[in-house]
Amino acid sequence: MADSGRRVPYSHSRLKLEEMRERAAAFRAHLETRRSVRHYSGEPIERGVIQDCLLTAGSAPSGANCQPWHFVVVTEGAAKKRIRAAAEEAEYEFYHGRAGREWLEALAPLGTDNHKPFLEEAPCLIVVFAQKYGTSPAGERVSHYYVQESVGIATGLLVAAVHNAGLACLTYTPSRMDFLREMLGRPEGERPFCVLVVGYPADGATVSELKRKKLEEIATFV
Ligand code: IYR
Repeated sequence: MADSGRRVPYSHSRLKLEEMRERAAAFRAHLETRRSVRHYSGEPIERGVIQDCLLTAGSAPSGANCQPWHFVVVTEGAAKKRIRAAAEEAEYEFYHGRAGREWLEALAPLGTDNHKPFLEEAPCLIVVFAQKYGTSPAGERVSHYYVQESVGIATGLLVAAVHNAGLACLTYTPSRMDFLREMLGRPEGERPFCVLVVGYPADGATVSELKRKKLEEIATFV
């Protein structure tokens, strides 16, 4: 168990109001510049930076503090090639039938299709796995709670950490991702959650024009 039950003091430095305002606004402004990038240069990323980003993700809150996630960092060319081939096969089926008209219409502004060159071009793919259950030191199954929610939060922190480090990323969910578990040698109780493609944007990379919803549209104060 990650949580021993022992209690320790907690304090979090209290900011002066002005600094609080500045930091909240600066963080917002910085994260607002994040975009999902689909064109990468092959320039490698320092491993220590990725490790720090993963530890940020691992600081996410989780149901009963089970921390039900595992991250596989893929940088090897041959492994990226295999992932691309399997993903493109799944996407071919998706774009040629399984998606249906309404879904394809919703995706049209993104300009996506079954080709996923970024899976080979980007220097780093972080495959996020969700652990449906854990294993105790004695080898017994341990229930995990709110797994999807927990892993979603961890992935959000990972996206923010990668952006904060000055790198670009894409949360990519292959239309079928079951192949990732066996391909990456992960155990039966894990399910792939998403692939975070990480790297530097390619020279001349573009993103689709996008409008974010206004505060009034996304929030209500009662
Ligand atoms: N997985 C496909 C389709 C796709 C689905 C959604 I929802 C997106 O936001 C983007 C793409 C693909 O990646 O092309």
